[in-house]
Amino acid sequence: MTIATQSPTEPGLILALSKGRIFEDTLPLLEAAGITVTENPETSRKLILATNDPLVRVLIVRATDVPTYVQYGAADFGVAGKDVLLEHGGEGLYQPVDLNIACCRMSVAVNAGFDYETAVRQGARLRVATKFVHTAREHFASKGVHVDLIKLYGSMELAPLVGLSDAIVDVVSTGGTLRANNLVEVEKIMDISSRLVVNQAALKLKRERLQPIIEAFERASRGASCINTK
Ligand code: PRT
Ligand code: MG
Repeated sequence: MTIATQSPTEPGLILALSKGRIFEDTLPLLEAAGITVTENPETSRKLILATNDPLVRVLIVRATDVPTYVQYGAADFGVAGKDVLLEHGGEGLYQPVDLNIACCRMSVAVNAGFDYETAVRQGARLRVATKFVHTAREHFASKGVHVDLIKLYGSMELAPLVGLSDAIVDVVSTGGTLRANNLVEVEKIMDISSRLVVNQAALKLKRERLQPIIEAFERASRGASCINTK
């Protein structure tokens, strides 16, 4: 295991990705840069995957951990959702390309019977459950709505159903999960897509290797658009 000794001065490149939609949507961008991942994270238990380029390896980490690995230089670059980057803060990260992948939106949702508009108009204090406390706090503060935020780590949709909260702030793509749980989207906070993130020191020290990959990602994602999913 050489990861612990990885530093931005080493010649190889390490890319941090999460399994699932981000991995799947990043594969064609890697192909455009001439990089093929030779192992499948869905079937392999390995957390460090090889590619056709012996100098490029892929770390499989939780989506919310991608910015942290890149910030500290354990990975040179990665792909992370805007939702995740806003919570992380983006410190130490260069974000050169909006890849227009893993498109979704950050929204407020409530139980179908809850009159959100009236509650807001009347200045009610709302209990809001979310994984995205930073984004939620900013959103409600900008509207002048008083909220008590309850931090959850997943399955936010459950909170209003069992009376834990009046509302949730979560990412929505098809809306199927909200509908299945009798929740209604009442406000879109922002559109979300995933971005390429690069360690700032690696960008300087490994520019020769990183720059062509950044440019290939930029070219390959140029035609992509999140518009139809908004
Ligand atoms: O799943 P895990 O807890 O490990 O972490 P994660 O949910 O942060 O990771 P992952 O891989 O599911 O998502 C990675 C990124 O994909 C997120 O940071 C978003 O930027 C983006 N993305 C795009 C989504 C969705 N679409 C999405 N639909 N992330 C999560 N979802 C969830 C949503 O919260 C809902 O609970 O999927 C569920 C189904 O959504 P509907 O609307 O299609 O029913
Ligand atoms: Mg998920």
